[in-house]
Amino acid sequence: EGTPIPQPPKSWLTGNLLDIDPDALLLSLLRIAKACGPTYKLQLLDEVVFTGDYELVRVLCDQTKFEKKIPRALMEVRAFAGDGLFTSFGRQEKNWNIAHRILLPAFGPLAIKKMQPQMMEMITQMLLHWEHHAGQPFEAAEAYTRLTFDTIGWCAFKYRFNLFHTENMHPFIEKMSILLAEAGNRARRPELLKKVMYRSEAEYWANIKILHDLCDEIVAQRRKNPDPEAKDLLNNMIYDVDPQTGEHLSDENIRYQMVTFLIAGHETTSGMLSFATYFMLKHPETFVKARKEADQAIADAGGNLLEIKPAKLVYIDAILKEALRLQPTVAVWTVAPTSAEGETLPGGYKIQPKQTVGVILPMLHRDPKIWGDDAEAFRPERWIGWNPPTDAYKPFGNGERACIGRGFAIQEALLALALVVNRFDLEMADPNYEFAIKQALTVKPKDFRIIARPRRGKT
Ligand code: MNH
Repeated sequence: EGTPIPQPPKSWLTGNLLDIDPDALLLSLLRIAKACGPTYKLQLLDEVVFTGDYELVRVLCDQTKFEKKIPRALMEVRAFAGDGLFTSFGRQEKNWNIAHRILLPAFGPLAIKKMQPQMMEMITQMLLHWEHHAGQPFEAAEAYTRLTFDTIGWCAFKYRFNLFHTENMHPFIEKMSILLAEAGNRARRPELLKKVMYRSEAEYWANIKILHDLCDEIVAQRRKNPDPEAKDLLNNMIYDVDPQTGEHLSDENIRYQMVTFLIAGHETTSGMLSFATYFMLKHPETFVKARKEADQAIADAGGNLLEIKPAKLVYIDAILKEALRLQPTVAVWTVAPTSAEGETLPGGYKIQPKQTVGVILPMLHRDPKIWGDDAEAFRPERWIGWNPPTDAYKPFGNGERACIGRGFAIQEALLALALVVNRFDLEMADPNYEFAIKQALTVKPKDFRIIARPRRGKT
């Protein structure tokens, strides 16, 4: 029934599994689209439909017809992020409803604005670190990950990872990246195989315990030494009550939200900053414009960094938007039909009940029908005084399951980029750097190294 959905030829044993390079999922999906068109299905462990077609995505964004689906890899992340917002099943899970209502205002514009001093403290640490390493090449994504991880720890729980004071990453972060990589591997491993891989199984759960223990310890400390002045998310999670049920979050759920913020809050934002930096260096005229805007915003604040108005950084905001358009750091998100009958998409494609549909953002974000003939070009100017049509730009997901940390991420990145272009002359460590992406749960530029030097000229 319905129009057959295009599919690359499959093997009777492995289906389309071999069409996917697990280390380069996104590139595989884009390559298949070249052969099959913007909508196709793959026989992986389950049959999954993918699309980057705007007409179809519009229907996928209709929350009465489709809802977020937790695909296999995210189910594995659920082993450590539990029923935290990102890996929860949404409305049908009581804790999602309570946490959503408590945390939405905690991530709201007013609350985020109050975090500017904490954010600026971490940005200042980064600037000092870069000054200290002036002239020495460093990897952009790693440098920005130090910033974003420190920032989420400091703003959300008043915990210092101190990543600018140490050469190595904090053990928590090492464990977390191992876990995220392992979650991906496990998603492709049949249950039986998991059971016989005792060692990796034991290590997996031991690493999870390290993550949970640190979070539990932070909560226990706060309960023992209340800090009403902290004005962080931890206080919201411990003390705020759900206006609808009058309930608090449980300690277990608080731990899962903490793990969630740390996972969701660092790679995505650091990837965005890395791509934005890459594009600015590739298109120096955008760097010049960004610097001019940053200089003005800092001058308007009388040089007081705590008074900089992020809302004035419209061009830098356009740079971030354009970076997330071309290189969305969460490249694919997934939905499934809400109804027991399934759903039919434009083109007559029948989606089975509970079947996963993945939205391939880099395709959606480059459709010439929406973005014009220069869809492939990095052109922040397109965002000035213009907004794309509904559902044509979805780097933060959709509807009530969209990113709760969007305002947080954008404010942090705006301030960070403004200070970077204001203080430093940047160059690529390798002038012939060939752009490539690296993919885990999120996407970032691969081996992209830069050199920072204290700014010399006025422009
Ligand atoms: Mn974030 C959901 C992208 C920064 C916390 N985020 C999502 C989704 C996308 C996304 C896409 C929806 C995923 C899905 O449908 O399965 N997030 C981003 C990007 C950035 C980002 C591109 C930065 C750039 N996110 C952040 C930050 C935090 C955060 C920072 C926290 C501090 N995100 C979340 C949470 C959810 C989410 C929590 C899940 C919300 C929910 O389902 O209720």
